Amino acid sequence: VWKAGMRTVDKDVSDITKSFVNHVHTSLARQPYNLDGLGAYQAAALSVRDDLLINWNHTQNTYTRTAPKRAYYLSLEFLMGRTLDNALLNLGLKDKFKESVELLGFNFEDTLEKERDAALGNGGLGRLAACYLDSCASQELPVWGYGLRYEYGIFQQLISSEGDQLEAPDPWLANQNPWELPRIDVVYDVRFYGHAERLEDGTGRALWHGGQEVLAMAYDVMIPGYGTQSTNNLRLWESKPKRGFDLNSFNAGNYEGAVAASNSAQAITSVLYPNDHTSFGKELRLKQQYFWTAASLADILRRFKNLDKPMRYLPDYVAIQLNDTHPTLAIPELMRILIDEEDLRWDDAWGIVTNVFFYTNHTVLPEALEKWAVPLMEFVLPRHMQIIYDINLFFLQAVERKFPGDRDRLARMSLIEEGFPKQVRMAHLACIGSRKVNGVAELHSELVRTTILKDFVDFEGISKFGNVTNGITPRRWLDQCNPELSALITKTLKLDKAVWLKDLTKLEGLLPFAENKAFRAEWAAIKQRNKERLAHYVQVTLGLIIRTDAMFDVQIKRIHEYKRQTLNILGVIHRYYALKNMTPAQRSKINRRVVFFAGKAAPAYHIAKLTIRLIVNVARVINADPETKEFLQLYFLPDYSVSLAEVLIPASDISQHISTAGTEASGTSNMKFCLNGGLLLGTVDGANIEIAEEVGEDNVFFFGHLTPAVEDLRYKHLYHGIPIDQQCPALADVLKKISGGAFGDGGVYEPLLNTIRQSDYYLITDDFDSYIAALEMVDEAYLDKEEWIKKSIRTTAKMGKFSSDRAINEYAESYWNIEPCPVPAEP
Ligand code: 26Y
Repeated sequence: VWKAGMRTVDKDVSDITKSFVNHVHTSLARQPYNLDGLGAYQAAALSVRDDLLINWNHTQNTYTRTAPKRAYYLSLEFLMGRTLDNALLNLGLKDKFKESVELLGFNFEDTLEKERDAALGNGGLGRLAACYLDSCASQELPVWGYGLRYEYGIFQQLISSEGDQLEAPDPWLANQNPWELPRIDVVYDVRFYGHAERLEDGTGRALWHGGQEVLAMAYDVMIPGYGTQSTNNLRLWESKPKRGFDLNSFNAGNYEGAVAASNSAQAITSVLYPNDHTSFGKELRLKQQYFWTAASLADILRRFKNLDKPMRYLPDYVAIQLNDTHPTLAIPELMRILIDEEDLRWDDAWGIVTNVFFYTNHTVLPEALEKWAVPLMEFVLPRHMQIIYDINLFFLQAVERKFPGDRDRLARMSLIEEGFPKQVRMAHLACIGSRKVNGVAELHSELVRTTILKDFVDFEGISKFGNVTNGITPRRWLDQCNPELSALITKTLKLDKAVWLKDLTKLEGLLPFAENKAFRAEWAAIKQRNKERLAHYVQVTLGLIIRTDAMFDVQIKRIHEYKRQTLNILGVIHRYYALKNMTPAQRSKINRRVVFFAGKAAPAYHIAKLTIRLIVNVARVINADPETKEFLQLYFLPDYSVSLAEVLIPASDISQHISTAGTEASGTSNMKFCLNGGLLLGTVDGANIEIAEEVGEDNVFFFGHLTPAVEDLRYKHLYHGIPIDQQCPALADVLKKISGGAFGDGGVYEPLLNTIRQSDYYLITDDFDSYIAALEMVDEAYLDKEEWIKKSIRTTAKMGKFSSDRAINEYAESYWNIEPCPVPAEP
């Protein structure tokens, strides 16, 4: 159990200044007196990096010396955001650094903002991985992350004057990255294509040869724990040509061919795939997945082999968490190594594999469940395809023994889906190859058990299928992004900040203060200043003036039909016309509202892009209407990022989490808003449900149909469709305004409107009236300011459950079976 009292780096301001100036001279080769802001950031970062490195070294030495069981978190995405501020907070050096940097003549906040986000992820799944790394280090758990070092992260989003999303590359490494250590000595060969020949010697072994060989080189990123010396590692792989270029082609006079081979190797880690929730089956993506899992496993096994233990002990020393199905190839890859290289028998190898891996599912949407075409897999990974067929054979034989003659069941459960082409179902492979499987919120885990993996529960027993409700790190998502609120909480709880930040249930101590008028005033004043900070940010970056004497209503997440940004924008339009139909006297009683959207659409997702276009064009009309603009403003903030979220979330009064029931596995921004005293407007979905359980139903605004009703409603749309004007006249009016051209050429929006008029798969029509009613309840509640602030305080006070420390401790205890491995004070 972690004890109070920070273990921080012991340094004073003059030490920091010396180190800063030293880096200006010897690392940047510049002079302190004509240093620009970027230089100041770089010198500060290099100086903090020195401290991190010392802790990192001690931590890794401790792990090597004590050889604890370790866990590895395999994720194709790590959405880290900025590092400097977080590192300073975790080291306990922030105040001293600020003083030092300002003595040198730089503004501290401006210096922090020079850092580019590390945006190696799409959304929730990638940000969850980043929060979990923070918690593992803070809990002193021996956990490493493994991912890819993409040269380009998630694209930069630009919005054209018509409101179209344009994508530009994100060259995040352009200014050098002080937070990574290139490891030129940590390299592995990775093979693709070629031939797999089974040996006819009765061992089941095969030889895999020929094809393309590329090099994986490691870059290490230090992950400091909060208030501990523990500094874990995130190892990211870069692909490189094995030889500068292919000498044979070169000697044959084929210079272009020689360079092409080298480019093809480098291409593997060049860019993050920007689609979430829709799998396209691209060869390069398959190569990314194998490249990363093969290098990571080779590295994990090399470390295990240093212990000099037989392979059968692997599960006593290693747990590997699969972040969704993206790293599932690790399962056949470990089988390949154990059988072809380590000479183990099939059953022994399978016994090891199924005790090492753990699989987290993050979605039940069918289009997001990965499948790989068998012919592609045979071509790129011929040996793995053989192994998958063998796994399938033994597996289906076992199913047949338990459920004799049930052909439908065999077809449903097979790793191979019949069709043209046949496809490998990665979720099935991840499930049967793992020790345990979990979903990310109670409702979602139940849906996993009763829908997509139901047959597997029947076959393997329910105890393999658990739940770990997601969490967020309160370090970044409260202390760092909302320093004033954090300070008020510390003062009020009369606890060391480090205590409540590591035991977030301590926030309950705020509850009685909801009754204290002076405290409420302080609470509200901080929210107000956070709104002004956001308004300032928008003014500086976009040149827009936002009023801050209004309710701030925020929906920020990937743009997707299931998340229903459409429902929100249709609600805004409805409100706009309601306002226009009022007399000035009626309007003056209305709650002022500023609505914010932000989020990226997958580049090929046309309906999502049309949603952005609609939002931008509605904003153009509404914000320019003199009759209503005092009461309703609308903004689409471009290029959503972790850093933008850190400004938006503390400023929100109400945030929207309005997915069709049963579609949002968990959501994690819902937790971030509530932790910062924003109230939640949402559907009965994902972690919204557990948030309401904690904070009380009277402190959230729920609406819409429940999960069990969804299937029937969809069926009704298809076979007993009622025209929208009959089912929901209010919605029909809104759609008519859009198609009639109220927000620019109505025809443009037809494909989007048709999704609602036709199958309405996400139930906009069914939920519209109750959504509008919920918005009205929000307005009414907000008019009673004191009561609203009470709700806000009570919400924050009851968010303790959603710390990622709680989630990580559940993984450590009930899944990985690992324990803290503290770094001794004087190693
Ligand atoms: C297969 C490929 C196209 C793909 C790539 C990325 C599929 C899915 C994803 C990302 C999924 C994702 O971000 N899921 C989110 O995970 C969060 C953390 O568990 C959840 O809170 C959130 O509800 C879920 O949508």
